[in-house]
Amino acid sequence: MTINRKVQTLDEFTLQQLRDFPLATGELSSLLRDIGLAAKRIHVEVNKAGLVDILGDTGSTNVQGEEVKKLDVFANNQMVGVLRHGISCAGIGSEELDDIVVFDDETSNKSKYVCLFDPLDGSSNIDVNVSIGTIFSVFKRVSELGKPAIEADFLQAGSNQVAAGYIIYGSSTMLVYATRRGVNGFTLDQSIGEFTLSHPDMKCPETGKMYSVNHGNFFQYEERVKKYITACQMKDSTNGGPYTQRYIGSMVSDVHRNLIKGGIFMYPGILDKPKGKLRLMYECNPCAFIVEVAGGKATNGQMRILDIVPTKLHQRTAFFTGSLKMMEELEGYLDGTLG
Ligand code: P6P
Repeated sequence: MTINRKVQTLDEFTLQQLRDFPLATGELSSLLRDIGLAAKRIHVEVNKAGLVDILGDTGSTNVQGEEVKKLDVFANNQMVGVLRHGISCAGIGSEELDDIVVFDDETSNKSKYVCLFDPLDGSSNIDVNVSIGTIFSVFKRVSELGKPAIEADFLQAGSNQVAAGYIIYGSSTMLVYATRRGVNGFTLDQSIGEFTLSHPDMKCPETGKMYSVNHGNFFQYEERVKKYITACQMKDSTNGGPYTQRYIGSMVSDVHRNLIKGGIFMYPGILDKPKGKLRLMYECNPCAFIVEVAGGKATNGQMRILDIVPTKLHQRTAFFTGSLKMMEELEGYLDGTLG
């Protein structure tokens, strides 16, 4: 078997980034490699979920009041474990945990970063074999190094993120992460058990022909959102031709598809969740960061997601993100200049 030395592994890629930035301490590279390790372990369980007793509910509910699937718990434990025992993370916030977890040991307290994550997004799809994902967000601490991390280290505006990414467990398992230098995608090569660079320097197409929204909530959306969605359906040859509707029910999958093919994803406010369903800190911020670095846009319908100053760890937000031109058209409907 010939070994393709041209393909960089995630570890080689992050080390190369380190060589390119001699002043870097390597902590961020180390943190990303830790997340890659957790992702490989989650991949193994996700891919055998149908075979062992890891499907189904734990019988408990999380802080969101949602049923916690056994894989959710496993994924959360993997993420907490690698970050707690690494050298780069002072603490974490997780969709599955009510409060932040400050690691508070000598090494962790000296670490520069904190990490927030949704360990397994789209978990309602686990039992029906639909793609699911892990989403993560990395902030540089604002508190004094050498002491335990504090809440202010976590509740930062998304524009302060130093890195963000997701792992999508689908037809293949991919890790996509962004720093300000760009977005890069790595596909898990199971023959060597490594994430290998498959999608260098990802760019979100400036426009697209797919819109992604839960039509079941249509009559709950505000009028201007409904006008835009209707416009997506009314496209004809004079304005770009009809759009296709795709909605997977796992945000990571919908965002990933739009990042590659172009498109727009929307989760507007609905009657019982007027501020939207999706969580700002560990779903919308990281996806917004990735999409913006790749050339797209992300708003809550009024303002840039990354400018929202958070007040609560689990706060929700309406979320619109995708190709630049499609987002600008949506904004035209939302501010009344179109439609
Ligand atoms: P709905 C999954 O539970 C999730 O948080 C996102 O991944 C997904 O986009 C959304 O909720 C789906 O929500 O209400 O359309 O089923």
